[in-house]
Amino acid sequence: MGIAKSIRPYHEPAGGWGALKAMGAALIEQHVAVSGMATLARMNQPGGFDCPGCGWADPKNPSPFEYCENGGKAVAWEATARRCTPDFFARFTVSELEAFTDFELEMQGRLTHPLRYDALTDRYVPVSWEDAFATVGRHLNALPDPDMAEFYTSGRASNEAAFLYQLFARAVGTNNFPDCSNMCHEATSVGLPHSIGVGKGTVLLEDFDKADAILIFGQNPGTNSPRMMTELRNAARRGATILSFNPFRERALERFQAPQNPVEMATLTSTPISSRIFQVKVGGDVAVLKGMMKHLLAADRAAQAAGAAPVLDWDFIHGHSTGIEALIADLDATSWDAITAKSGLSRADIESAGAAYAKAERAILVYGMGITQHRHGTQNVQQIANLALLRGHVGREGSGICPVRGHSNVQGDRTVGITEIPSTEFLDRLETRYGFAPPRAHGHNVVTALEAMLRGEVRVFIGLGGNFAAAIPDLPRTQEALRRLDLTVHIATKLNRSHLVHGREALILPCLGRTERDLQATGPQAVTVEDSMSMVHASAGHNPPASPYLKSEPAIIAGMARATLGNRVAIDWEGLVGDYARIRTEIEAIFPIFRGYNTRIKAPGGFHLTSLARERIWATPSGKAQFLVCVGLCEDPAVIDPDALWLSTMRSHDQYNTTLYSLSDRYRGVYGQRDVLFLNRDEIARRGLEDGDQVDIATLSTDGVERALRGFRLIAYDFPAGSCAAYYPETNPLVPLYAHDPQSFTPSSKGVPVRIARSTLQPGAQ
Ligand SMILES: Nc1nc2c(c(=O)[nH]1)N[C@H]1C(S)=C(S)[C@@H](COP(=O)(O)OP(=O)(O)OC[C@H]3O[C@@H](n4cnc5c(=O)[nH]c(N)nc54)[C@H](O)[C@@H]3O)O[C@H]1N2
Ligand SMILES: Nc1nc2c(c(=O)[nH]1)N[C@H]1C(S)=C(S)[C@@H](COP(=O)(O)OP(=O)(O)OC[C@H]3O[C@@H](n4cnc5c(=O)[nH]c(N)nc54)[C@H](O)[C@@H]3O)O[C@H]1N2
Ligand SMILES: [Mo]
Repeated sequence: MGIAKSIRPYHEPAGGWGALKAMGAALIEQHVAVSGMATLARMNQPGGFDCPGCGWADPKNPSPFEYCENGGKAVAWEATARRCTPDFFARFTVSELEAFTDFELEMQGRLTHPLRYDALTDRYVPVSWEDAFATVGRHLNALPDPDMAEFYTSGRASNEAAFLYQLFARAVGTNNFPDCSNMCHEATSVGLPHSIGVGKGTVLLEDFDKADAILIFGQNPGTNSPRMMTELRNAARRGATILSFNPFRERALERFQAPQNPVEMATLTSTPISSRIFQVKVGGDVAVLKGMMKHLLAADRAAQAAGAAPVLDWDFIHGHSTGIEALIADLDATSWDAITAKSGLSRADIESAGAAYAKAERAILVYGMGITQHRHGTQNVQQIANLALLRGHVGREGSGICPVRGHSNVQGDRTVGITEIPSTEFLDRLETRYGFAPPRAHGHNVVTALEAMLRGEVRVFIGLGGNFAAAIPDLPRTQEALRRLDLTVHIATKLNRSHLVHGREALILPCLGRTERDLQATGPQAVTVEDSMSMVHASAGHNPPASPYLKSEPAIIAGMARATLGNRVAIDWEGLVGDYARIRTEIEAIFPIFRGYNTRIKAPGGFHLTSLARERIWATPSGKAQFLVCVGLCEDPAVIDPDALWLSTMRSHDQYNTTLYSLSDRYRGVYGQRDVLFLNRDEIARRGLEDGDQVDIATLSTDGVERALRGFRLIAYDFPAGSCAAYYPETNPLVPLYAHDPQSFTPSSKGVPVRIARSTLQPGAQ
């Protein structure tokens, strides 16, 4: 942590010795160097545990080192030898803890005891599990309306925990399931079903071995899903074309040294990854996508006129899709001038991208947060689908759409019922099996839950993991709303900001992590998770629990459910928790796609959940894949300020969402600091500023509320004009709650209109 502030360009490839060194340092810092290596050896292996880091898929035949630098950090962080005990909470009042940085809070280590907030002393004090559960029951049962409770989920929860959680909340009587994915891939879940009938990706890991082209939009694999670098490296080495669309020239998109490859490591060589990186402006993706499609269309017309083979896959278009005429009309009506202005790329560049894509017989279109976290996130996703469909790249080997999910089980949580918009069929099944009437009205997502809190309509918040109070937009307003609640409950492994932004009463319920042994009545248990490629597999920890007082997530949920519902609902919560196979039997009974669940997870690598789109069966209203038009290029008419910059808030290489591993960002050359703003030299000069100056950043709000952050250091960077970037979560006060995608409600944390000015903070006052 004590690294001095500096900016030093990093000249090494991504991965390589730098990655091994950083992983080793993380293990040592958490005092788990030896046991940590033993733990890592079990990661992503048959019989071992699933990496608690990202949602990238595991290969069928894993190498003995199936982990990456950042997975290693995630494990070190969980398997840490540090403990955050009642003694610690006796030393500090909650008001004093508020002065700790987020990094310092989590550095206290694993939580060891259930705790309740004592208002008299302003401290967290130990509480028995039974009293904690009774408190939850008392509050939930006192609500005049069950919709005054919010049940938040963060995507690390297992299928078993998530299924019990939704059952509990629905038995209480609400569909209020704000979920981390509402801030993440919701544009995928909402957008893709209209295009291809499923809200998930259509590729498997083996498709990467066959693709001729891989296009990566707004995703930073070297940091956020480093195991994907294996696929990209292999693809690059066999000559596949890799095109990246990103405002940053992210290092791993440029070149990568495989830590698992002895030759590259010994000879200090690396593999170039992207054939080209197109530095699109922040928010310019619809423009690039339309430009590429425009090029495909022109090339197809030319080919047809010359009697040559068509460029578009007309067999697919005629046989499997609807809406092509409207798409063509829209592309013809969109001018190249508008496309180049909005994307910041030249026509020649976009045409070259289109041409490289047109050459590929098999292509995969990958995307991440740079696409979804926009006011037009759903439209971004659907234009990616259009580009794929024009060449018939869905339901073909070596081809497909690949949204890279974030949390390791965020996709699975959705599959097993964490949704505020449940289908009638699903609710009917719950009703038949459990004999209670589940609520039918739609519930809250993250944005509508926060709006309800701001209106004073919420009394209880329960968080299954995560760090809600730090991850949400529009701080500090939204945090103030959380403080007005009657009860906040957090099921967590480590102390974080959300535990300090508490209601009148508050509970911290410490749980087992992925790496730990989970012993229940019938013996040691495994949980299951679903990765980005819809593979479901088991995960079992082997480490001893961080404290004897911890409970597993399913056991905590069952405890709360029993204390709240008593005999009102005939569900044998204890029996289910005693044997997780019984929970899986329930999941299978409600969701037939899990047929044979307990048997199929025994296969190495688990099993694949059927994807209809992969079979070219289209579960859309028309029964076909649908080309969808987005009118215009997603300009924001409210932003007319000529000095406006589009701010993108993203992750450093050394953080896991709100958890910071350090204040540095090695690949981008930033050390010991995070209050920085990346901006190009011309934009800096145009404002009479210089590299290294301190600036204040203000959102161009349309609701009259002032949103500003002060004292950020400018870094002159190779970045597109009109755009700037800074780190999440520090910049969440700049993201307005109202600025979300109207279709998916995803906050636009990758596209905030801001102004900057020389800072009015005194130097050194920070
Ligand atoms: N180590 C580590 N792993 C993680 C996480 C972590 O924090 N740390 N988080 C997990 C989670 S929950 C998620 S969702 C994923 C997130 O993983 P990513 O999707 O990679 O998320 P970000 O780093 O926020 O941003 C992605 C990229 O989008 C680019 N970008 C920004 N704005 C735009 C734009 O307008 N257009 C385009 N084309 N690109 C843009 C940024 O430069 C950045 O390279 O990773 C998961 N894995
Ligand atoms: N401005 C801006 N805001 C964003 C984003 C952005 O790019 N920009 N990204 C958004 C995205 S993609 C996401 S997914 C959200 C993330 O939002 P969250 O998922 O809510 O946040 P995390 O930081 O992943 O949560 C970390 C906490 O989870 C707890 N935890 C860790 N492991 C476990 C476990 O095994 N069990 C339990 N019960 N708890 C555990 C620990 O206490 C830890 O402090 O943030 C979103 N917010
Ligand atoms: Mo995410």
